[in-house]
Amino acid sequence: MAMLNFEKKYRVRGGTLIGGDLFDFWVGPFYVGFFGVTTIFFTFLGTALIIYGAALGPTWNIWQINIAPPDISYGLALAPLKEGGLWQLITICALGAFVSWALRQAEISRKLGMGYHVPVAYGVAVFAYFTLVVIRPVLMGAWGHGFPYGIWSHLDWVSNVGYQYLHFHYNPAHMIAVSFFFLTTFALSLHGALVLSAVNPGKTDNGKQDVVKTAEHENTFFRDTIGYSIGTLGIHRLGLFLALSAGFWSAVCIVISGPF
Ligand code: UQ2
Repeated sequence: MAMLNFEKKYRVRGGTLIGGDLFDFWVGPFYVGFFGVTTIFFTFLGTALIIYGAALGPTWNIWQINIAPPDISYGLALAPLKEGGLWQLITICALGAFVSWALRQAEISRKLGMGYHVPVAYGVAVFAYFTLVVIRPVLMGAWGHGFPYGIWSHLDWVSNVGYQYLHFHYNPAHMIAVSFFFLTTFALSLHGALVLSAVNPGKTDNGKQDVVKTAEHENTFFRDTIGYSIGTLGIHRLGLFLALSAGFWSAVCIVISGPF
């Protein structure tokens, strides 16, 4: 496979941020690096703590398992393990794993001589989570304002918090975030459909398989339809902007619902 030649040339030393050559190796197809080790560490520890928390609880029903943050009365202090301390440790592990993953992406980007677009994009999703479980609880003075870790319980939390703080559907940041989520799916459906239509042209009138089309046809389709084509590079810039904006305005929505 062509990919193997590519890897021979690019599976080279260097680009690491921490650890030098020590962790600069692959396990099968996976690059490890210092942050691969820390990702595995936090992921396994965090998962073990979730399973321990579930074992303490009243149910093994996957939908009902819940690991709650501390009571509001603990403020910003550490809580006993069974009183929300587990939630605090799991949050530290989650952030450790997410940040490690982003830094591993950055090391791989450096190794390949690419830009940092992927870790920056992923970082916006991590920022949205960080806003929910750290920035907003700290602004409100208690870890108890974080959301509970459970399939059903986190849905209840979103519903309750949404109505407690003005009502999410009246929140302008929520409106902007939702609009960006819809625009993201709209842009990706336009892009996916346009590219597939150019690459799979079907048969011509005489029944022969038509030749694959390229960017000129894609541009012309949109110029004929709406008088404007954003271009093949532009659609990817737009897609990244729309998706990151969705995550960013979600974070704004939650941080103004409570502290302000
Ligand atoms: C485009 C283009 C692509 C595309 C798409 C467009 C050749 C293959 C989808 C059209 C996109 C436009 C006009 C922007 C729409 C705006 C929003 C906010 C959804 O021109 O270049 O490349 O995939």
